[in-house]
Amino acid sequence: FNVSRVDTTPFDGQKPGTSGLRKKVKVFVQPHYLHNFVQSTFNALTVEKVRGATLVVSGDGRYFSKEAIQIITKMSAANGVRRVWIGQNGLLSTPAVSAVIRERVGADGSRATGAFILTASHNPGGPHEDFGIKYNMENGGPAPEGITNKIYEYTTTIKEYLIAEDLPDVDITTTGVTNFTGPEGPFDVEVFDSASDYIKLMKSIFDFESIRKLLSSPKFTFCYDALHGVAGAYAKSIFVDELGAQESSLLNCTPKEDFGGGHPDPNLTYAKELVARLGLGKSEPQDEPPEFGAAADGDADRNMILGKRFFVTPSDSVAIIAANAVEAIPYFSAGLKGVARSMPTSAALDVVAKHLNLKFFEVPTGWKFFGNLMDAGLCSVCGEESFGTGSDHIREKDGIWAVLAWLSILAYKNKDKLEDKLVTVEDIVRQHWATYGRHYYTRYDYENVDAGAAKELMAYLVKLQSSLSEVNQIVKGVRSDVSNVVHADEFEYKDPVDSSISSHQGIRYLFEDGSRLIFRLSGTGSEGATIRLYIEQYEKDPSKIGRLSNEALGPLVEVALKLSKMEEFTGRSAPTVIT
Ligand code: VG1
Ligand code: CO
Repeated sequence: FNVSRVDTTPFDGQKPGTSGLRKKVKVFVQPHYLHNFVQSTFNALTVEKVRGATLVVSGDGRYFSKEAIQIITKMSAANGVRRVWIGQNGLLSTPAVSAVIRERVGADGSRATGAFILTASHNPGGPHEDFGIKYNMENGGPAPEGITNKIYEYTTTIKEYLIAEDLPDVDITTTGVTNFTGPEGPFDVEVFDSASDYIKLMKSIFDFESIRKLLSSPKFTFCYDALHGVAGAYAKSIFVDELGAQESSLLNCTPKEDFGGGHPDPNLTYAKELVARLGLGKSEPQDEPPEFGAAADGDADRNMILGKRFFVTPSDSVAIIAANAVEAIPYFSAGLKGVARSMPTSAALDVVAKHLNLKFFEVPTGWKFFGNLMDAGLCSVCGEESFGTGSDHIREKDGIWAVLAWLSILAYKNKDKLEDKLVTVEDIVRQHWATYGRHYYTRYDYENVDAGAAKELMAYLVKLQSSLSEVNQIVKGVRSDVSNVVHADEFEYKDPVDSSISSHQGIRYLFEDGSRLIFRLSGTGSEGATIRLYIEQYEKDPSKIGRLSNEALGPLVEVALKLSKMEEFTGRSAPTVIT
């Protein structure tokens, strides 16, 4: 093949957000748009890192992925990349990409040093919906801010990109290697099985035999919903073939370009079918609900865990996994190195860390911040309130891992007891609350708000936060039964490993009784602005841990809405999504 240099001009707004660049498909399909971003990434990585490299290119299979894979392959060839690895049909979950970078060794001993992941995660897909791209580094984790800022800088000045226009399209439907020769020598494309490296890793972490016993017990019933995302490419092999679940326990496990028209976000609003099956819908299901249900998002890094008629908040989930990991999961049998959560995630994990005397870290939203801690051996288990849970087995959150972690805990608690009454998901959570106290928690999302209005609201809160007396005057005026705000700030994080600083990570109001209100703007949307409001209240009194979450949080919600003048700024009297 030959290398062409194509003249181009910058596009506005190619700044990677919390997790890569996400835009409407109609934006991505503009001539040169994707090319500019990919070339800017190569430029930011520098020639030394790109020349001769092995790169992974795949994603959740959403609309425009196939075209994007061919474009990135041709640009890789032109930029001197030595080989490109592609999951069959272009499918690799985000956690599987991370696993492939860290674990996979090519036939000739080669290893990948980075990946383009093609996904907009939980955002809908299809010609009128979202596409996304992000770059992961040699540790298998998302590029740190130092790199994403550089990529952005290059996108603002780019004048040309390199592409091997005459490189034939690669058949990504069948596994195998295709060899090409360019001006600088050989270039290979290898298409490989999307699931095998990931499954091998899972088997090295969990005791599949004990999970198999649980799943094959007639007492235990199971359901997994991939929401037509890429988790479907793994679900049958793992849950049915390896672990013996019934095939009928898999819902929406065929990956689709448009996620079947749905919103591939595993929460109580969007995973409707699963929620109904588990007895959490508006009407009672026809059949007795399964004991355990779980769902994944489009790229399978998120998870929602449900018990029969019971919802596990993601903040509780990571705390419960941390509390039980050493006993229930072989990978952790030597102990946890530490635990971490994102700032808006509830403090349930903090309490576990304290009890177990574990190192603990609070990082900004987004998985990239956990990676540094893990690389430095400081963190084993971490999570976010946004249905993200994971460990240092890779450098991304991992939806299927979280399900296997929960199944491991259930298997452990029911060990030798599968004939008696089952210890259920709900039992495990209530027992956890009884031991550690309960963090009532909810998140209100105001999606697609006018960007200017959202900025004004945030600016108002930043200003307000500097005067505690003014804050408390408002709080007390709304609800005299809510405790005092004792601290407020704009969260800033200093990475304990490389000392880099990330500022403006959300506004926090911390109350005397441990309650918290947090406001931040989403960094993953593709249109307008999304305001997220996180509300949390800690209850230690065992007689008060069984309340309905929305009742317990009612007073704080009232305070939050008045304090932020939410309706005044946004015109919204209710959030778009409550999780
Ligand atoms: C959201 C979540 C955040 C998560 C990020 C990426 O970001 O709040 O916790 O890490 O999505 O997840 P934001 O900036 O919109 O709040 V995923 O599954 O979309 O890669
Ligand atoms: Co995701």
